[in-house]
Amino acid sequence: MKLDHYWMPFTDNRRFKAKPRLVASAKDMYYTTAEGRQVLDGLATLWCVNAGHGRPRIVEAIRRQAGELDFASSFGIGHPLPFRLAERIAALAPAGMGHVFFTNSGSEAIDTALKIAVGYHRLRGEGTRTRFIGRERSYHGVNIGGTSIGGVGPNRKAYSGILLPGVDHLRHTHDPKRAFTRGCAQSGAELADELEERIVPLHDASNIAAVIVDPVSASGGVLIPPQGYLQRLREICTRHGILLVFDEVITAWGRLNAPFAAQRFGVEPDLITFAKGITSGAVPLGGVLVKNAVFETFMAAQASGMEFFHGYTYSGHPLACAAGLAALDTYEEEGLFRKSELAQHFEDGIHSLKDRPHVVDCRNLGLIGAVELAPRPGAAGARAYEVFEKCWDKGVFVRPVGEALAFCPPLIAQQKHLDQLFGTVAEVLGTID
Ligand code: PXG
Ligand code: PLP
Repeated sequence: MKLDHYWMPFTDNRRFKAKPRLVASAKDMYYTTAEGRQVLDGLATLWCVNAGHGRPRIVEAIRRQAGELDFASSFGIGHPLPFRLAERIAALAPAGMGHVFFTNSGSEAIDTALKIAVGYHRLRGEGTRTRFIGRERSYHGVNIGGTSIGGVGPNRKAYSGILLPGVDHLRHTHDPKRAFTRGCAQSGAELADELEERIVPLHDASNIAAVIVDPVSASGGVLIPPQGYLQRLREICTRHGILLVFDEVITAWGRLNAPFAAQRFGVEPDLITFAKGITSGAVPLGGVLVKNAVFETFMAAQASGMEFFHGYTYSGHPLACAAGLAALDTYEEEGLFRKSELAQHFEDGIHSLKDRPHVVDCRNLGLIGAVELAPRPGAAGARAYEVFEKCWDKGVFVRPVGEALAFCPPLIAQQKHLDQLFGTVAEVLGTID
């Protein structure tokens, strides 16, 4: 097999192709590599396989659906599956968020949310509200909307001139002084005040459509919000008529021991974007969960006619919806949104790495966490990348995100898997410069 023709996403293609890491199959917590080795999946693959790999209900649902109805569109005609899935999602959602718009990915969900926000204000006679406020180190996918509001510098650098105008960013919430905090830090909620003290006076609330944040920034380095921070953002947004969007592409579907981070934090956003775990990664699917008042604004604006000029060919794809319904069944049957005991072991495991070489921070919330390493002088990210490569060779998959190593295991993990995960990382940390 020639590796040349596939241009791999977010990958150092030459480095990979010089020493490929190819997966052949996967079951539950493990991949089997092309050479037949078992590798523990410590990142739910890419923060998505929350129910584990090859789960029977999900596999069977996809098989059955492919045989029954391979594809039907949702543009003007329909089929039952996205209606059923939206009903299930609404039942799990925070109260008052009863409407779902489906996309195929998180990036598309973000672009959709931006359009809903601007459309909502326009319909209410506030058409000047077109600006978006993102946050440093937050990741919102790779479409132009998500790249614009995203705050990961290297992802924006080459496209600076073509990003959306009218976007500003809050500062991120990470503070090295709070290193080794378990869960949310007690101080730091005041970081949200920047929205009211700097951003609103600068741009005027009448020009701001929405604030978009990922409740826990994952690919930006796994940054856990301080206690009260998200609540304070909510209060400020409400005072100024600004919509609050939670990007829950990673934090939803049990990652924080609740269906959505909004519930874990007790904060009510106006829109929630989701993807990844909704199908446990088995088929691409994303969406936007919409507060009733926002949806009803679209419906009330005119007596008849199409109310939202937006949609993807594959919005509500039958295979994706079948996988989503089966994933929700699996989560429910196995109680995977209530894994707080596992989260406690996970926290202990991460913090057991505190005294290993190079470790400058351990942080965690629910079943997501990271250890941060001191950068190797003159080689940004090199240590974390080397740990990732060496762990892979030793049968454990973790992901380097900047100087940090991220952990995000499937929610079916057991203590023995956590022991293997953190034990291998501990060992490898002792072998690098
Ligand atoms: N928002 C958030 C918070 C995400 O984590 C997206 C949006 C975009 O979703 P799609 O499905 O379009 O990829 C994501 C995706 C990494 C990494 O480096 C993380 C993601 C995607 C690719 C790489 O850890 N998250
Ligand atoms: N480009 C062309 C030429 C198309 O016809 C379409 C959809 O019909 C698209 C792009 C958008 O594709 P999708 O709906 O899959 O996002």
